[in-house]
Amino acid sequence: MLEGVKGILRGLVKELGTRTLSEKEIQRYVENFKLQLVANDVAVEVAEDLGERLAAKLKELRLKRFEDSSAEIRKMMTELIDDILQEGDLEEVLEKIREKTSGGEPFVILFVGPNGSGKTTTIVKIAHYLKRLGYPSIIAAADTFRAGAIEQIQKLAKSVKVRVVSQRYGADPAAVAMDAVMSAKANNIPVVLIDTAGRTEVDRNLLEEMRKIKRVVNPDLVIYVGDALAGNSAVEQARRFNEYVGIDYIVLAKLDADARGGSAISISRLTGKPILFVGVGQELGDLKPFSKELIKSILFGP
Ligand SMILES: Nc1nc2c(ncn2[C@@H]2O[C@H](COP(=O)(O)OP(=O)(O)OP(=O)(O)O)[C@@H](O)[C@H]2O)c(=O)[nH]1
Ligand SMILES: [Mg+2]
Repeated sequence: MLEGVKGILRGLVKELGTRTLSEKEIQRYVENFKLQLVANDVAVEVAEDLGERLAAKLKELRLKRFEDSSAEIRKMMTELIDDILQEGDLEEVLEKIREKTSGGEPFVILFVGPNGSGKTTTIVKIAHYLKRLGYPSIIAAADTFRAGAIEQIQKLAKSVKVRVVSQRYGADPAAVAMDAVMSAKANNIPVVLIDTAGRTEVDRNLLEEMRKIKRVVNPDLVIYVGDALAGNSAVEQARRFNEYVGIDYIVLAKLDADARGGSAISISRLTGKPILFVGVGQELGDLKPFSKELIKSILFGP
């Protein structure tokens, strides 16, 4: 992941450790840095932004003439990542769950995203994760659109012993979601996870449907599940969902299968929303809380 970017950063650290770079050399490094970011699926506007920040920092560094520039440049790159990446605060989410449930109400999370991004798998992983922390959940099978969707979530949920509320195919997804909320309330289940449909094309109908569910259910959180493999189109889709439906957090699925890794950087930057988890495989335990450290270790190596 981000191999080329890593190479450029290593080159910079090495050179700056021994001498001061000229303006022209800085410019060359910055141009290459931007090209490598784009080649690694970072959106062009984000690469431009990062390039400008790097140039500004390098100029500053050049003027300061540090004794040990390599440590300094690492620090600088760390700041760069800290500035642009947002990491979701899981503890804060858990606190919100506790707050809501102490008032006798279930905490409701709506999951949205394009077709095949990993929503259903992620929901079951999150149900498993929350259960281990002592927060049982109930799942609403509100994807009444895709053939097999209800059986898929029922089967997966069975493996984590989480109940699914479902109706027939073609039923109103908002009604299924409401049913699940009522059931959670009646049975004192603290969390409701709502699975929704994707579409091959992220069209107005899909966005309208998500908006309706949101309006009816009034969830405490909306989580967008994006596919890391979709690169720039995942970023565009996330932007559309955010503009049209409104999202609070991002989960980036399939990071294990993503050779380039740039989508995490662009998706967080361009939506302005924090990444809460990343999906790193198809098994239940393949969910990691997202941290900036993860991206830093990808960029700078061990
Ligand atoms: N390697 C890998 N595969 C994943 C991950 N998350 C999901 N998948 C796979 O991606 C495929 C689609 O996952 P689903 O969870 O069904 O996606 P979805 O968004 O619910 O799809 P629709 O309901 O059709 O919109 C499945 O084969 C999953 O096993 C992940 O983190 N890593
Ligand atoms: Mg699904």
